[in-house]
Amino acid sequence: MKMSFRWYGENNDPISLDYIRQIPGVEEVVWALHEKQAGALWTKEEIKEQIDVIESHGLKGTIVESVNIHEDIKLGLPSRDAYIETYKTCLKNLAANGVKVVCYNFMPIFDWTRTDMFHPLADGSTALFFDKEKIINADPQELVDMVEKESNGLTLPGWEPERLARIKELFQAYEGFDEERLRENFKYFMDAIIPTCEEYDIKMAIHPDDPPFPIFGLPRLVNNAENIRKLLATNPSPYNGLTFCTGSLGADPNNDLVSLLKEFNQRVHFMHVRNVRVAANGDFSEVSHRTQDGTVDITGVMQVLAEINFTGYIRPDHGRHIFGENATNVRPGYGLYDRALGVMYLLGSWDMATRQIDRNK
Ligand code: CS2
Ligand code: MN
Repeated sequence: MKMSFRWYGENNDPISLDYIRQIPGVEEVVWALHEKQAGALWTKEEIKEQIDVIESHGLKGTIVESVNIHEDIKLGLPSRDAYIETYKTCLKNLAANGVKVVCYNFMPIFDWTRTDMFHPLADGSTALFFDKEKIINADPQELVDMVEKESNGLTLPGWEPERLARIKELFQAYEGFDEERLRENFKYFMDAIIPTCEEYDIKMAIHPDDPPFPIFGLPRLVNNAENIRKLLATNPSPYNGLTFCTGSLGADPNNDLVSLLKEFNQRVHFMHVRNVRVAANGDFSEVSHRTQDGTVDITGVMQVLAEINFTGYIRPDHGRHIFGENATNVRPGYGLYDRALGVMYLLGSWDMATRQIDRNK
């Protein structure tokens, strides 16, 4: 298991690589060229520059999150072929610099969605929050305005201003779109890039939909066992793999994370581990990583990873904002302290589970 930590780049992340290096067990930095819009080319030189910075701090940069998919690919427009060619070149350039796994998503229009970025928790900390009722009644534009207001001038991944400016137009383009059609477009994309992935040994790891149910009538592909089965079957290559995000999938209480991981682990290249607390009305709040603090069985998930001797990448996903972190000094969900505590919880669970397994041998 390779422990990693997400970092947004110099002058784009209040947290320094020097701090990340001090978190026990973290070997890898999950990075991206965050200034690149979906569909843009990542050159070998730009990639190398970023990895050099990471390596100069004693860390590795062999996993990227995300190389975003241009909307035309998801929509299946004729212009998709050119974007797919560019994507293949990005993959080759990443592989040439030692990158092994690319995390990405195939959600229409929005990346993850929340209604509050700094929702107060009982312990005085704050966390990302999803109010189901609010989303059902909201206009997508209201949500965009709220995210912009609360993100403190830092662009949130998947919420690039250029993309959001086109929101009305995009909703029109997706009119009448269903899961089947989106899945066909996914298959077209995957079939086109898999030969490149195989040749250059770079694995794709799709991130689940967040939240794992349709919002604003937009279809979902990676949200439950049945849909994940269908998605992986579109192209059976192991290079068509998964990012297993416990917080995203766990926001639907019908998803049993332990059994999902048991079923799909052969195709899981990247683990995002975080906990959520889902309320009876479907609202959910992000919480600490500890199993008892939420409704996701984090310990059970770590136990499965230990049993299969997971060799892929893992990172703590979002954390709460604690110890003085607030809207003025932190990117929502990506503070330092709770994610660092998360690393220790995950490593502690892993160490106990693997030790037990060794004893029983
Ligand atoms: C991440 C996603 O911050 C997050 O919620 O888990 O934004 C993730 O990076 C993308 O969906 C992957 O493309
Ligand atoms: Mn995630």
